[in-house]
Amino acid sequence: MFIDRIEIEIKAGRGGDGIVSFRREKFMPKGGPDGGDGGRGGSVILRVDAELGTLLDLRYRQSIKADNGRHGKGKQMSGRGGKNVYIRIPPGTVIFDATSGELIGDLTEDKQELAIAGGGRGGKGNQHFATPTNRTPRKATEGKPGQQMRLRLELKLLADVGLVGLPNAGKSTLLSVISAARPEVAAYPFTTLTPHLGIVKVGDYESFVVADIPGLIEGAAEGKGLGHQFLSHVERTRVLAILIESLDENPDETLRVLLKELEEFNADLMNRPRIIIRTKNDLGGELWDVEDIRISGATRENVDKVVRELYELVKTTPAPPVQWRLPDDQLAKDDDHTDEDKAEWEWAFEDDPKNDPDED
Ligand SMILES: Nc1nc2c(ncn2[C@@H]2O[C@H](COP(=O)(O)OP(=O)(O)OP(=O)(O)O)[C@@H](O)[C@H]2O)c(=O)[nH]1
Ligand SMILES: [Mg+2]
Repeated sequence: MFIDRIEIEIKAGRGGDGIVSFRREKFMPKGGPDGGDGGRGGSVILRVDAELGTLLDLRYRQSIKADNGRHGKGKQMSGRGGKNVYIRIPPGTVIFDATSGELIGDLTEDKQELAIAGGGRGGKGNQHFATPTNRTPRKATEGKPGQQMRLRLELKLLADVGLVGLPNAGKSTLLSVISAARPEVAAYPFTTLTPHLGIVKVGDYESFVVADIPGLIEGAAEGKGLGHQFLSHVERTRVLAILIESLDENPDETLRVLLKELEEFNADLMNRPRIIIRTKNDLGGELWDVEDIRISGATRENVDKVVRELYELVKTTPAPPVQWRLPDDQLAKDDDHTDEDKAEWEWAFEDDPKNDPDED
């Protein structure tokens, strides 16, 4: 199943408390203070896994919580820190604060990480509070709570070319003849219900990624058909391929409808280079002065040519700019961790009882 939008509550661990303790030595009823510090709470960290293509794993999860830090102990022993909990997300996941709606970041690269909620600091043990006038301090501080927030995650697929057209225009057919992807193809509208990605090989060494999305109809912006939410998956493509059937008797009107829906979704899509493809040319149909190329998925006529033309456009068009920046200090890269560290990581799994929403 393809899931491209979820909300989830996340909570970092609380810091452990510092404690009050005194050294016990022979013949000394009360030695100096030796209460240890509490450990830091675990953080919640989002981490990109390029093998994921959906947010499905997080679908049924209400909340994810990292471990609390342990309390300090006597003999100046600090409490153990809580483990960080890592959440796997697909590349192209955009992260929002669900409460304020504010955009937090956009993770696009494999293994990129964002510490989204920091664990609370541990409290201080009484070993720190001795002064010349008070050698037996009874003071220690509590651990601080971990950060907590409600997140909205939205997956926007990363592809170079987006296929846009009315239902039945032949989008999935084109994807299936130019890539190894096998989206369902059928003679009825709305065959494709979720986006599909395919890798298109050009020659021996080059390739680009094409996204096939569900068909668009007039009024999609108001929720008609499958709505226009799937357009978020063409928002980050460099190039748009607009597919219109050769037998369409009013291609001007079809193009107007498609462009209007694109513009209503995101006006920026109007500035994206686009190529207008007439499909199903084996069925005939009149030429139209606006079209760039006619193809047939059935006979493969012009299929190689359209691949080359798309690739030329992809190569010469920069990726749409990222409009936001992540706070650098919250970002980490894979090589910031040793293998031993990684072996200790805890992953947020669906059946993990610790992630039970009712627990604290
Ligand atoms: N004759 C002919 N039929 C085609 C061609 N391309 C697609 N078709 C047929 O047109 C119908 C729709 O094709 P799809 O590729 O499923 O169209 P789509 O644009 O993905 O449709 P949705 O997923 O519903 O939006 C299918 O019956 C295809 O077999 C073509 O080049 N020639
Ligand atoms: Mg389709």
